[in-house]
Amino acid sequence: MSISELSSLLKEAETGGLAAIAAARDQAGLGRARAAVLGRKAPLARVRSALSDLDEEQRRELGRRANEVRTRLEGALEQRERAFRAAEESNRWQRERLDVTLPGDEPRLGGLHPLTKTIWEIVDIFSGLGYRVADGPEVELTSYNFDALNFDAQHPSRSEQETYYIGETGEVLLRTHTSPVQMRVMESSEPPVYVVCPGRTYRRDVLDPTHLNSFAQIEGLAVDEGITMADLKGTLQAFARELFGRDLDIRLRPHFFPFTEPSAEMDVLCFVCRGSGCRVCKQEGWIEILGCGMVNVPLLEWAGYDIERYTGFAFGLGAERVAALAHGVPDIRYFYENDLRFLRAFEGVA
Ligand code: 2U9
Repeated sequence: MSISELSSLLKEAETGGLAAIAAARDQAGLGRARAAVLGRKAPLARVRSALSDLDEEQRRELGRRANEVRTRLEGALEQRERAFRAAEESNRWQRERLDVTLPGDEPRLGGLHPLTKTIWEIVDIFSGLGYRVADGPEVELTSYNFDALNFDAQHPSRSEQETYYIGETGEVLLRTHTSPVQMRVMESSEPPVYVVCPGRTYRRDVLDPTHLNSFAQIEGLAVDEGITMADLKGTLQAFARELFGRDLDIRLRPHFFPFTEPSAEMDVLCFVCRGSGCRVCKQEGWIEILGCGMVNVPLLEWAGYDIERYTGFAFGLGAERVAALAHGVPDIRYFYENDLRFLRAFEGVA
């Protein structure tokens, strides 16, 4: 190639190269432009390999100009490279931008089990009336569970069909009520006694919508000077109104329990229909809530209390039954199935 041909090839290497670099749209395109401009088959490389055919002076002159072109092309590549990198960086800022002012994902909080809430609510009401909370063993002595509570030897509750005995002697069992806790409280303390005893109890029942073989009871006991049936009625009236509604009446129906005399079952006026009869109260107008009575004298004697001076009243209720009533649950087995759809229905319910 003549010097003038080489000279115009070098010109083309520069203008064409700069145009190719300017035309690159992204880093990959710039990579291809670099190969086309500085690669082995590029116009600039062809100028360089033709230099050896020139004489000394022309070679030095064209070599110098070729180096200048190379420097300019490298400079242009470097500049575009930097621009692409900066653009990429700012894209990444956009992509990964985090708005710290957005509200976070609220964590799902657990909640108390509906039965636990009912138990705490009932215990709270009696705490407010000055009662202490007591508990005792679930594996209990027959003497505390039945004998001390005035169950006669033939009482059906004592049968193996109704009670879970532990071992063969008949002396140890799973408590059938929390009453032995109150017996232990009386045994170890002098009157006045005001206690509530929430706890797990066991009875050998077949499971159905209203029966479980293990259930939560809450019992209460008040022993003091001058306690009468009027105290029983006033206290339980206050309790029922606090739990079910301010203006609801209660009524007492005579009943029998070995540990209380006289004994009664207490109903509260139906909080849905207020007495006219509906599905919730089974057309009765009243809903049975608990059993109660005046502490039977043999129990006070067993505790060594002066029966001339002290009298008392007691009551007992099944927590599942009350919780089911309060929340319209048709089957008390739901409380033990741990079905989250059921439990979540009580989220945030007081
Ligand atoms: C002592 C003295 C008296 C506790 C009482 C009831 C009546 C009663 C049932 C309610 C539903 C058991 O869970 S249930 O099946 N309980 O009706 N309980 S009076 O009487 C006592 C307890 C301890 C020292």
